[in-house]
Amino acid sequence: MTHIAVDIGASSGRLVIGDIKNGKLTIEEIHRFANGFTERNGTYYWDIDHLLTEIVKGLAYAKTLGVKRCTLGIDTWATDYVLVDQEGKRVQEVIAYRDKRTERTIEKITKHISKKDIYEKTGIQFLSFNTLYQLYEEKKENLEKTKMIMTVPDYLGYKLTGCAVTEVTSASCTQLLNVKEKDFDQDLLQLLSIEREQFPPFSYPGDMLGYVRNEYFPDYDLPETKVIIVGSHDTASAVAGVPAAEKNWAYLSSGTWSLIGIESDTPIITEKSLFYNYTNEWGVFGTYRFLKNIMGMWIIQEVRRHLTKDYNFAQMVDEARKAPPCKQFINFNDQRFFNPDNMVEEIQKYCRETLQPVPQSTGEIARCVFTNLAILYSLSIDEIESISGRTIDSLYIVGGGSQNDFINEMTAAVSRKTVFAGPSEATAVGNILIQLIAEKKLANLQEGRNLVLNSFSIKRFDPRESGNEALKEQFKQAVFSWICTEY
Ligand code: LFR
Repeated sequence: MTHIAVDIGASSGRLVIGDIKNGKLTIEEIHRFANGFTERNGTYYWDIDHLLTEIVKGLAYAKTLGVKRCTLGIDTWATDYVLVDQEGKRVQEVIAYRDKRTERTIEKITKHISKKDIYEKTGIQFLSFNTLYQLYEEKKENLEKTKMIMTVPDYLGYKLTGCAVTEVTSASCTQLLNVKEKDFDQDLLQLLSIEREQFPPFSYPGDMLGYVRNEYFPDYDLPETKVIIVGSHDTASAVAGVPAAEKNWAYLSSGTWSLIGIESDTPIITEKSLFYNYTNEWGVFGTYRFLKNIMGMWIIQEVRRHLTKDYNFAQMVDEARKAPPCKQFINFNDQRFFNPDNMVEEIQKYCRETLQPVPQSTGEIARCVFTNLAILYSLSIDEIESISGRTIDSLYIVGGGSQNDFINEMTAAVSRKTVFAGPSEATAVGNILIQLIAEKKLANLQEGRNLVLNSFSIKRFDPRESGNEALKEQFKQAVFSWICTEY
C-alpha cells in the first residue's frame, strides 16, 4: 500500500509519496502546483476548485506510476472556510485570510465578549484573520444558505469522498472551540448566529474519512484511494514531523509563516500568555501546540516579488551573506507588514519613520529581514521559557525555511540555543507519519519521529562562544521606543 500526502501551503501545493523502505522513511514529490490568492474588486480569493483539480491530477499521475491502491492525507493552511449548501455546493468564493475585511473585527467582537473571556474559552491567539472574525464579516445571505461550514482541508476531503467532518487540529484555529468543553463554544456561535449543527461531526488524526469516489471524476483514471484524517492543519503535520527525540526542545515551522513554540500535553492559558499572544492550537493525538505566529518567509517572498524576481531564494540568502551587517531594527510582526501594497517600500518607509538607515540593495534588504526574524525567534524562545517555566535546550527548524543556513546561524548566535535544521518537507513527512500510524506500520508518534531522525540529514548549528545576544536587548529597546506594536 502506497501513502500519499497532499500538502498545500499559501504559495504552493504538492503530492508526496512516502513509505518505509529498509528501515528508512523515503519521500518523493510526484506533483507540484502553484497556489496563491488573487485580488478582484478589492477582495482576495483562493481558487479552491483549482486545488481540487490538482489533487485529482496528482492522483491520476500516481496511477501512471503504478500506484493501484493508496492512502491519502490532506493538510492545508488553517483559518479559511468554505460554506456548503443543502445540495453540497459551495455558497461563496473562498476569501483568503490576508483579505482586509477583518482588519478591525477584533475590536468589534471584543465589545461583546472581552479578550480575556475569549482567550480563557479558546486559548487561541488573537490574529485578525481567525475564522471567528471572518465569519463575523460574512454576508448574512450566504450564512442563511449554509448547511455546512468547513475548513479548507475538510472541504477538499468532502469533495473527494462525499464524507463531511470537522477535523480538530484545523478546527481549533477557528478560535471557536472551547478548550475545556472540547466543543464549539455556544456564546461565540451565538454571536455569529451560527448553529452547532452547521459544523459536521468532529474527527481526529488517524481516523478514516472514506474512499475517493472515482465516479466523481470520470475524466481521470484514479487509484483506489482511502482518505485518512491527518493533522489537517499544516502546522499540526509539520510539528508531528519534527525529528526530536530528547526533552526540552522547541520547534520553528518555517514557511510563509514562522510558527515557533513547544508541544504540551495541556493548554497553557495565563495572563502572561495572553499578554504575549500565545496560542494553544490542538495538535495530533491530544497534544497542544503552544506557539506564536511570526511573520516569517512571507516578508522575503514579498520582497522578492516586488524587487527582484530574477533571484531564487538561495541567491537571496547569498546576497544577504555578502551584505554588510544589518543596521536596522524592524518589528516584522507589526500589522503593517501583514499585506502591504509593496513590501520593499513598506520596509523602507518604516526605516525612514524610525530614523534608521534605509536598506536599498537586495542584499541589504534580505539581510535586514533575516537578521530581524532571527531576533524575533530568539525573543520568542525567551517568552516561551518564561511563560511555561520550561528550559529550552534546542530549536528544531523544519519546513522550506530550514534550508536557509544564514538565518539558522543567526538564530543559534542570538538565542544561544543549539539549532537543528530539517527536514524541509516536515509537513508532508508528518502527514505521512499519521497515515503510517493509522495503517499500523508505526506504533506511535515517537516511533515516527525517531524514524524521521534516522532517515533525513539534519544540520546542526551550535551557538558561537560569543553570541549576538545583545541584539535582543537593543531590538527591544528600539522597538518599544518607537511605540510600534508589541512584537
Ligand atoms: C501556516 C498556517 C499557520 C496559520 C496560517 C493561516 O501555513 O497554517 O499555522 O496561522 O497558516 O492559516
